[in-house]
Amino acid sequence: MKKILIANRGEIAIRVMKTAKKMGIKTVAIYSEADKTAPHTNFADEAVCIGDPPSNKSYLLGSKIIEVAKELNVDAIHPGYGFLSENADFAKEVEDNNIIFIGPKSSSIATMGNKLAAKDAVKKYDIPMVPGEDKAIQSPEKAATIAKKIGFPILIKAAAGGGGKGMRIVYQESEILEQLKRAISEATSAFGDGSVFIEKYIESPRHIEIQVLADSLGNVVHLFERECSVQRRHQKVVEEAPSSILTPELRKKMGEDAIKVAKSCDYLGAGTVEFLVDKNLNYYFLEMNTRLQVEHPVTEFITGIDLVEEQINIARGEAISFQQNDLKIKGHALELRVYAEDSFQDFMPSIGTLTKYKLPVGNGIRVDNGFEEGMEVPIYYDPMLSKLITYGKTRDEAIQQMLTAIKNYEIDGIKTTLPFGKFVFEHLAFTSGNFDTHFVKNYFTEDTIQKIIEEESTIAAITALKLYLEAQKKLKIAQIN
Ligand code: MV4
Repeated sequence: MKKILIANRGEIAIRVMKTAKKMGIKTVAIYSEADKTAPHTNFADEAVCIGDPPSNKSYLLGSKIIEVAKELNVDAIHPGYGFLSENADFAKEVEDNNIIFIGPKSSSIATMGNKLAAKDAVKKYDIPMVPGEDKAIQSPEKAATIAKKIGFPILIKAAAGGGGKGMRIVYQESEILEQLKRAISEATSAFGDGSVFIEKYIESPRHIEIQVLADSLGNVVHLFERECSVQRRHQKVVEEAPSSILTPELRKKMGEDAIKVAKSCDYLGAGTVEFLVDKNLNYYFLEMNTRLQVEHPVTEFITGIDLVEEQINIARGEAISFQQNDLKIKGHALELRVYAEDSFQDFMPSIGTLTKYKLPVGNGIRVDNGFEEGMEVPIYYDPMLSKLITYGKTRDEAIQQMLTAIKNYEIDGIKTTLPFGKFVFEHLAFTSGNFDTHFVKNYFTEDTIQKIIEEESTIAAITALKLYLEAQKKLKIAQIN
């Protein structure tokens, strides 16, 4: 493999290129008209413009990207995350054009992309699943029968969904008809597939996922868990590895089950198996993400493994570079996603120019970044600026590193989620490890936000006064002289 095309943009495109360069592999970037001078475009050995700014006119044009790959004699395509990364048709088209897709087979993507097909595939492997009915539901009568069997509340989910889209909670029988109708119509318009199914609603779960790797020689390993319970509107904001609630026994069991999930769909490459964990530490398989995830760096910190390097090796037909028993968790890592959003205004997108953009540096601090000073944040794409990842020997040390690194970020021109990160990493619920997926809803309340804003303006006022008094003092000394 001499040359790979990265079918993505921003920090993840750069992340993949860094490892490719390290391995002596040439890189090709694709970019849209909005990204002519973007860092990922400049970072690659070659770069090709593939269309207009909107994703569906550029980064989502699978056939066009494959054309470019063929013209430039590319050996493999890395899809990153988002865009075409979990598009089974794209993976198939890449395969059919005799280009290596750095990811799983299109058939595995298709199986795991449909939640009902995924449940069906893992059924034979004796993996804990949320109580429910693993078939598409059409009638409210059928839904009521299932609900009575498993007990309210229930959750109606779209088979083609994932990431929380098209989910409806139902608390009592009288709401079934309405919510079923809504779920089917949402699923139809969002995915072009109205199949929905029913699960018991797990009320305050933690989101814990296991990183797996599978090679073409039949080896499948897991690289422990990441916890991603701090989310808002199904958007992860903080992730960590390891989770503070897993025991070594539970970790081993979930790891083994994640490996079974990977085997159930004949997996290849890097993937993530998502579980919900309830208050009593029961865990349930939810879904499998068939891509490299945003939060993969926390796993890299605690294992010392370069996941992109493993992906590339596996795609070349080589074995995973280590065995399960070689792996040990070392230390603790945290990730904060730095979005161009105003945390204090309901996480509204914050648009503008990065008039100042300085990143923290230091031992145990990693910033995966896709922006630079002077750049505008394009409105066309995901508003994530960078990922701040910190490492410590202990969880507390990683948290302290976070707080220092957040302070050392210097961003002007737009609002970011850095102040929200500070809130999380200082919060007792987070520092004690006693939190769940409702963290944001439970603690980041209007009152709390008001208090933070008031405190900040007080500090700003005091700072201004101090500067003013110092300036006055200097002025007087100058007058005396
Ligand atoms: C659930 C659930 C409770 N019970 N399934 C949200 C995204 C998708 N991957 C699955 N999700 C959930 N499925 C059952 N049976 C709660 C969620 C959920 C959630 C999961 C992980 C992290 C954050 C979440 C926020 C709201 C709901």
